[in-house]
Amino acid sequence: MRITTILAGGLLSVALAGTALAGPMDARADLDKNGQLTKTELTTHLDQRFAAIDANGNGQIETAEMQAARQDRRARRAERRKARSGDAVGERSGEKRRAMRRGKRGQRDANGDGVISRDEFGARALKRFDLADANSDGIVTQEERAAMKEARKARRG
Ligand SMILES: [Ca+2]
Ligand SMILES: [Ca+2]
Ligand SMILES: [Ca+2]
Repeated sequence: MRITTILAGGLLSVALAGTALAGPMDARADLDKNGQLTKTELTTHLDQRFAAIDANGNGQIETAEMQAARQDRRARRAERRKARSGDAVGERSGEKRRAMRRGKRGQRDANGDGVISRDEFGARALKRFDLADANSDGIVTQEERAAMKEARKARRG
């Protein structure tokens, strides 16, 4: 039951975040939806996501748990695709996103012991947060988020 609720909430947030807020920061982490992301919100969001994946609750994400989470996401994506028109385009960009995620996931297991600790799980997101938080006040505003997006775009050329 709990998982169903989390999934439904996640889907709703994704739908809401789909356009304007999509960017380097995860808009789902903005728990009070005020357009600003605090470090506390990010940590809470990461805790929740980690707990949702860590099915046996041992504080580590094992390969099997990662695979289960992946299948979960795949199922949800299939649902979304079904609900959407213009499948050909969606499929292509979906492939690209999947490839990107695979790359990210590989880097997550920083010490290569085959399991992902909570620290490893959150490391990249926290690093991104610090990068985006230009004035280091512990809050990423929409302006800071937009600036980071622009900077990324410029780097990509
Ligand atoms: Ca917020
Ligand atoms: Ca586990
Ligand atoms: Ca800031």
